[in-house]
Amino acid sequence: EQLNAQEAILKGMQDSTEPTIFDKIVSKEIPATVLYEDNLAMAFKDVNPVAKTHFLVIPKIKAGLSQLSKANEDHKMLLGHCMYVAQMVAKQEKLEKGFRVVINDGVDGCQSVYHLHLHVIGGQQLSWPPG
Ligand code: IU
Repeated sequence: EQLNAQEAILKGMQDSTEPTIFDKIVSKEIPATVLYEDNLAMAFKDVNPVAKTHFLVIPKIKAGLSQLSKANEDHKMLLGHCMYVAQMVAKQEKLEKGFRVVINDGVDGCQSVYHLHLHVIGGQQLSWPPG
């Protein structure tokens, strides 16, 4: 019921941003190794993994969220859902010893695809801090 409420919110959100490669992954025009999918979000393996396990979680409807810094009040539920999916798929992928969730935002954050996505990396000991 909560998801239906959220879909109603998303339906009213115009997406003024350009389609990206991730839209084609959502529509299955471009193949990806999908680990999880529901009405709102999709998790798939990153094609260029930076760790033993590296997958991305994206909202299926971009809803104006080309990057995290475009978020507004209406995006709160969608952002929370993506975060929830991240830990759920991390469990599915057996990242029992921990993992890292990263969102790159904008030029300084090294964002390359302007469709909001959470990186989930793990499956090995990671180092800190990142550059
Ligand atoms: P970034 O945070 O925008 O830099 O991350 C984009 C990620 O999307 C990056 O890790 C790429 O390897 C990944 N990716 C992908 O998984 N499949 C693709 O077709 C493309 C990029 I293009």
